[in-house]
Amino acid sequence: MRLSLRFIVPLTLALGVIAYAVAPLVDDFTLKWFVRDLDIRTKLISATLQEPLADAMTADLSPQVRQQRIETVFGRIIQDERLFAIGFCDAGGKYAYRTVTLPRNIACRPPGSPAEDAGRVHHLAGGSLHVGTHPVVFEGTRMGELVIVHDMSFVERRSADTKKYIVYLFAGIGAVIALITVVIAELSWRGWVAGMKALIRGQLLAQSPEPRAKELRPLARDLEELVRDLETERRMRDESQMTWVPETLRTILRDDLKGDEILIVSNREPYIHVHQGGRVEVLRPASGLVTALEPVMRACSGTWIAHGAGDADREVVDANDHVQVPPESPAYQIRRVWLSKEEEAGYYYGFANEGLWPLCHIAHTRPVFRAADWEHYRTVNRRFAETVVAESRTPNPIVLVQDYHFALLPRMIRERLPQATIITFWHIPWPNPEAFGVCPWRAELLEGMLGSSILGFHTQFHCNNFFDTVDRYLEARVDRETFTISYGGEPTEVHRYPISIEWPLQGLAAQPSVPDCRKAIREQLGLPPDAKLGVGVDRLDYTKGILERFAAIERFLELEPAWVGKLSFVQIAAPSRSSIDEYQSLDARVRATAQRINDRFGAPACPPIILKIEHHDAGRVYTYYRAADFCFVSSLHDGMNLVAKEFVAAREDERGVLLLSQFAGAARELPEALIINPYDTEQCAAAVGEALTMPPDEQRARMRSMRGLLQEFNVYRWAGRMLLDAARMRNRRRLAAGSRLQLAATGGRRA
Ligand code: ADQ
Repeated sequence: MRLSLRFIVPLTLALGVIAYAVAPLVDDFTLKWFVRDLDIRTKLISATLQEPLADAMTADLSPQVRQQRIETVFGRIIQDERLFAIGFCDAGGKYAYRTVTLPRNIACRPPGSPAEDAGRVHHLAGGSLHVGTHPVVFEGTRMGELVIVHDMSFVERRSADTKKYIVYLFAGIGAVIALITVVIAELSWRGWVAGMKALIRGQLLAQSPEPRAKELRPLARDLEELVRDLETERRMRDESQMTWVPETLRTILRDDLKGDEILIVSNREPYIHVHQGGRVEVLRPASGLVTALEPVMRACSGTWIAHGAGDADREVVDANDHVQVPPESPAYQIRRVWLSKEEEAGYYYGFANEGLWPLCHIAHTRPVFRAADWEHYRTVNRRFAETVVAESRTPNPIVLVQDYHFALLPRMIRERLPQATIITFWHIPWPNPEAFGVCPWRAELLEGMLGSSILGFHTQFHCNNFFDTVDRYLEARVDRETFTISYGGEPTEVHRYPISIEWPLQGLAAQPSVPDCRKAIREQLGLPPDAKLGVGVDRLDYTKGILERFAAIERFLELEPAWVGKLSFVQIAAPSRSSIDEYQSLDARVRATAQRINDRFGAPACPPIILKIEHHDAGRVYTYYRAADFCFVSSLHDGMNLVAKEFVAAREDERGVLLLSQFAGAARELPEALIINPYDTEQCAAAVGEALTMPPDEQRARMRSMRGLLQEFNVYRWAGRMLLDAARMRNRRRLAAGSRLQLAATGGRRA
């Protein structure tokens, strides 16, 4: 609009000025035109007067009567408003008769003057007069000549009117021309801009079906980079200004996702119903995943789809297998999926935990692949896909798929809900292509995962391994600059989303002070009050490096025998996947190793290893973290490892030392820990010594730095960043769809 005004007004003014410049020419032209008109009129009047004049002059009348009669005729004629005066000049060149209106300064022409074809224009003070002369002839004798004077003020009036109309006309033409030009320019501009936008989208959305305007191509790359930089900058700025709390997630859901439908799929349920003491109890498994995703679910009243594994799960669901949770104030629902014992054995224990788990963790445990397990894995993934479709109320929900139990699920959902935004998070590491390549169904797994809109890993290293693997085994387009893989259909963005813990840890509010925790735990373990205590908290899993940890403690006591009887290491190990041979064997080896070490250093008051193979509730685990002098995380390979982060979060006193494996994703974020290689027993033993003797100031400095990071990069940020990326992606697709509709409506025309 502003552009139009800026163009129309000056053009109209310019044409107005031109019209003014042209006006004098118009004046001249109209004057000539009217003078010619008056000449003709003069001739006509004089022809009309010839006869009555001759009659009056030749009649036998007294001079006074003659004069009176002639002047009466003249007077009658000048009634015409344009005729100003009439006079009759005799043969001697003097006025014989005249109307009183005839100005004195219009004299008769000298006798014998030649006849005039055209009149003369006299400019007087009051205006202009047209003076025409015409001879009066009677029977061949020239008796004199008539002087006919016309008032030319009407000519001036008309001329002024004409000038005015011409100016209006020019201004009007100017406005019309400007308007047409503006409309055409505007349409071309829009077309160009639409072309530009489509071009940017065409670049960013690799699969854009829109043709790209040829003339815009040279700009494509620069623009694309600019848009990406701006987006990254905005995202970083926004994120750096955000405080990540559950409310932040609710705000994202409301403002960025505008209340879109959200479904979560995980193997494990956030609430399990079990029989305990003759009653049905609800258990809430301690899991970072539930902590992060529950606020999302509460805020959007979504549906969480999971395997109903509790022995009382079937008793509490409704006819559609739904149960409202949390039990104390229902805010969302769990949809339980039932699996037979065979299916659970094949899909969960078999393919997922004997196949994929050792495949993705480089812990030198051989993966086992059985065709029957693979079949169950496919069947169960298919059943979850059908459940997602059945549960979704809209054609384009956001589906958050959790972990390696569902590698095939994203593609299966994509086939049924092509408009869904599918975010898959892979909680375990992704190995290099050679390691992954041993899987007989490697291509099917990759194809399944590439049904995701966004695929997340904990570290960039895992993302890069995934890119390399796809590059090696699929005919896909891998763009590491835009972190995108295109493999038929929608492209998949691959990003790093390091998982974390809630901040502050909710369970800490109910915890006694750190000195009280130290005292209580030492008493419960029967240790001297001043005994040094190390802690390890893990699922009993061969990837966690529990035996390597024990070996380090043993080596330390071997090297530093003065510590025997003064140091205990308590290992809290939750039984896990105990129906799998490998885990049973690990359980036996862990027990035997602990026994052997204790026997070797035999110090009953303060045994080197205290083994607690049982599940503890979260509060109890935090008490151990607070009671310990150091926490030992020695994973042989770990996606992230939340124990390391929980230990740091639990230490409000800013004391305690974290020993952290370089092969855990957490090591990338917590370099202030003592970073160790669990395969290097000597180094680990030295690290134990360093932890026991680290000055309090150094402990505090390291802790403070790690706690600062965890506060900022907490689990709400992990979930929020994925949701923000989903919102950005959905918004971009909406815009792209809008512009495609527009193109279709205009018959696909482009500027
Ligand atoms: P996990 O392999 O289970 O998770 P981890 O990240 O350490 O490993 O989480 C374990 C959780 O279980 C912690 O919250 C811990 O407190 C709790 N826990 C451990 N032993 C316990 C016990 N004996 N009693 C009670 N609670 C116990 C997978 C990946 C990790 C990744 C997470 C999250 O293997 O690398 O960090 O998912 O993505």
